[in-house]
Amino acid sequence: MSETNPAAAEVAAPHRYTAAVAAEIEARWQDFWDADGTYAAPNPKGDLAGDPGLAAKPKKYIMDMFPYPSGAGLHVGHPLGYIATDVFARFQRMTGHNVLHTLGFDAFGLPAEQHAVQTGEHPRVTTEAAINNMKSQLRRLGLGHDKRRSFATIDPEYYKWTQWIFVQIFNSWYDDEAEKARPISELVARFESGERAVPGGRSWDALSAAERADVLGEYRLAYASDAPVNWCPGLGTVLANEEVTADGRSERGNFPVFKAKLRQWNMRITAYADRLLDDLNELDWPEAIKLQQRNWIGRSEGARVDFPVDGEAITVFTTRQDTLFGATYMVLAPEHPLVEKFTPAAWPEGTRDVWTGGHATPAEAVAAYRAQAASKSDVERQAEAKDKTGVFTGAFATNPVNGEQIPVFIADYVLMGYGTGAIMAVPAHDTRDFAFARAFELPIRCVVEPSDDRGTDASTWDDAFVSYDAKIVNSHGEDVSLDGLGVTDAKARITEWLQRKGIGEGTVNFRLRDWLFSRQRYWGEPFPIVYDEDGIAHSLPESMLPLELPEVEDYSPRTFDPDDADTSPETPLSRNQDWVDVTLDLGDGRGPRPYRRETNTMPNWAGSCWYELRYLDPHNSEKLVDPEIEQYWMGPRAGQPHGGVDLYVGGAEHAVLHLLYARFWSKVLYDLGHISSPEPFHKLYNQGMIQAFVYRDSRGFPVPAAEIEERDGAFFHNGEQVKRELGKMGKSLKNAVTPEAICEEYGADTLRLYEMAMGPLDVSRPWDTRAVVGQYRLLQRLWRNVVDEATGEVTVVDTEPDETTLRALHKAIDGVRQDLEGLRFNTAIAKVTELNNHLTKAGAAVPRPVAESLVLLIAPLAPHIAEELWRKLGHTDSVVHQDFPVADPRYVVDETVTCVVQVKGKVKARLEVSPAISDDELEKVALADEKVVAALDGAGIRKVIVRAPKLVNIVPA
Ligand code: ANZ
Repeated sequence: MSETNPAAAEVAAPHRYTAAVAAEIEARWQDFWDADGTYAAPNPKGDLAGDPGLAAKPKKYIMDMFPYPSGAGLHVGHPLGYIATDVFARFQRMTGHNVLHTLGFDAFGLPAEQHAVQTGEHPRVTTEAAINNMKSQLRRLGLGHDKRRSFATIDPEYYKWTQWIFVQIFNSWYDDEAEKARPISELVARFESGERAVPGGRSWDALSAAERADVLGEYRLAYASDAPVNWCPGLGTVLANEEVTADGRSERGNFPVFKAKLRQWNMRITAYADRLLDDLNELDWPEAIKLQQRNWIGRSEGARVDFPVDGEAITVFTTRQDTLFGATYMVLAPEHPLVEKFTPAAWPEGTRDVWTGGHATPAEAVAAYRAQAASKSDVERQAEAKDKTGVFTGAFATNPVNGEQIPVFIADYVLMGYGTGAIMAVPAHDTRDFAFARAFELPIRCVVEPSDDRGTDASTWDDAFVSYDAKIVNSHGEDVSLDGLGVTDAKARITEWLQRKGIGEGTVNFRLRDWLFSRQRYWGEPFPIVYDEDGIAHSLPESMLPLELPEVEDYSPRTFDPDDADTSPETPLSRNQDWVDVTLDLGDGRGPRPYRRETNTMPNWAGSCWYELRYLDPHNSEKLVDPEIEQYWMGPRAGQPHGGVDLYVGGAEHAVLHLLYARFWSKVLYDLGHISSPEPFHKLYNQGMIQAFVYRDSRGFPVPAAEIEERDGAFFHNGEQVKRELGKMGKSLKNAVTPEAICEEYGADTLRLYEMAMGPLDVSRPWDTRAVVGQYRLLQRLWRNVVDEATGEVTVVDTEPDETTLRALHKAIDGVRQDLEGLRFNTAIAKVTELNNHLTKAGAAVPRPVAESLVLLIAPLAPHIAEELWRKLGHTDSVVHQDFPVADPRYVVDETVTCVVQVKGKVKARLEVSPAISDDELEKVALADEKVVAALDGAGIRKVIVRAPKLVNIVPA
């Protein structure tokens, strides 16, 4: 039979597994699974309760990262992770678990809004169309999702609870003593009773409503503040740092961008910095991701030290208090609020020309430098390689350890948003300070002994000497000396001294900033916040949620004269007077009053911060999630305080923001008693990327990959030779392959197998359409081992398999089990292939137990063909809930080792035993051996020395 001529093959073998057969089988089983609710995971109670045997089954919660339904649809690179979790989930179902596996959609966001701005079509319409398209694309892959649990973040039924969580966060504060969030009402009660002093020293009763709101704003975990943002009047929107170019213009549209202070909502994630850091240790996550989170949180231990200036003090944050004697100047961030205070009318004596920037007075120099710094992003300001710029403020500060007068500069390499916005500069031991000191002719004093041969005269050095593991030198004052100490001891001693003198203290600083939570957009969750006539923010009561997005005419933000910095954003929601100005009774005893709604919307991250909780109980209208149901799926694991999703699979690009925000919300909800696990995701796994070849013509433009011809290792498009490189898959590179195309040519089972067989799941791999056929052939051979291609009859026989077949079978079972459990799908497929090839080569009809096991082995990977063959083999129930085969250990160990048995030091017998045999077992086998019994000749035994599996030494009595 010719495999190259499908038409001929169909005539000769009408029952061969072909793309047409696959298509028919797959559609049929997908319909069956939907109708049957095969993948429904029962809850212990509530709407989705079921399965009385639930208590006996351990749960497994397996989750993919939320997809954003792009209008462009999926290419074959997208479902890699979804197929992997599906295989794993199916395997877990077959090993006795109650498996929750579903998929929803993260559907608020910019692309749909931009589309709406351009076309006037409502973003809901475009988003829903994209969701439906994606659903049908995914359905074709046979993913075993519990569809009853799916939702989109744009569903009011869902975002009601996103808003509700915001209200909980708004109405709580972080109690540093208890190290947890508590309701803000408890803080108010403490202020009222006097148990806790009100900041500012007045009594709670004496404060006006607005003053109270201000005080509480300093504590709330969600709070509004005037944050410096990148305001772009030409676009009418605030931009993220990444959207602003190096010369301070908008990436999109090239308009000027101004630093403006705007009232914005923030989340006090910094309150959780320590817990977010500490709890990472307990999680089963890739080390690389943990490291990225640690760096992002950026915990630094150091000290705050006061440097007196004119009766005031500049407080610096340093991690190298051991180098205080080497501080030869200070630097403040240009925006530092104390700068004006110190700036004298004229340049003082001792001012060098290079310090003034060519300005006549310190005030002029400062003003000019500030304007220049304002146009730069923090990232640019911090760039290592950048020339150091700055100006002298005209002020001198006193170094508290030695009384030295040192000049105070402003320079943009010091950021206002970190530490205290002020540093002591130790040019000998800090690279940036060294460069600055060289440029500004400032003294460089060595206080940490160099371990190389440069010597301690820093004026001759080419760069700073940076070390945390060296001896301190040149560091003694009137009543403190660090000379001779190592860095750690010197830090401890000087910190203790500073504390005793009341001029400093040990402190911990974090790089993590509070999370800016407002967006001037339409297509996001409205804030459940209204302002009263005094401008005080109130949260809406639960009965008013969800607060639905109003219909608007115009989705775009208002734009202004691009150069007019004195404008401020006008959000799309703010133009909706009827919606914005409302009279409400908030149920707080104040009766109906006029309010103005908040018109920003939440950032795209909000909806994905807690979705793992809603899958558990998606239709609960009373609660975010029922506590019993949450406890069942997410509750703490044995021996650990946290529980969480058992497996969370997604791309490594979400290493920080999404995962950190989701962890933060979990901790708040946990502290407030709404959920039982302070961590959302116990095990995290990052799948690799499917890459694709990109073909470029002589001008460098991509040409359609599907039209390439290969000749002698070279590539041609329309006769022209083109270059091949490896890149991303996508429409713009003209190399996208759709899952539909592969399904049509081979079927979804082949596509699933191919994606899983391409390589280890966490490694990126190039797509190669020509290689897909390999997996198709595997399925054809599998089919042929069960079904007669000419008659369609099942060919298996009810005979016992021979020894070699039993060994091949049980080795495969053993290996595939371990591989599936360990997410090694590529090697699992290799083992199934080996077994299948063994049966093909044997050439005889396959014994039924072997055929059945083979079908069960492949069921998680290729569920449609498995379901079909399972029925053909005479079963009436679905393959999905069958038990996964268990290997018989007797057939798994194929080699034996030779064990030497000695009696009185002489070899009396040689035994063939399993390499895994235990000492006890081996002793028994040896003592029972005929030859050994003969050698002992009835003598008693004094001692048996066993070294399994190779040696037994018997000493007779
Ligand atoms: C003196 C010193 C001596 C420093 C030395 C370093 C080396 P991490 O570890 O990242 O927390 N620093 C403090 N606040 C700053 C700010 N707002 N902008 C720019 N730099 C700032 O870094 C802490 C160190 O960064 C601090 O320790 C301070 O310089 C600098 F041999 O103080 B150090």
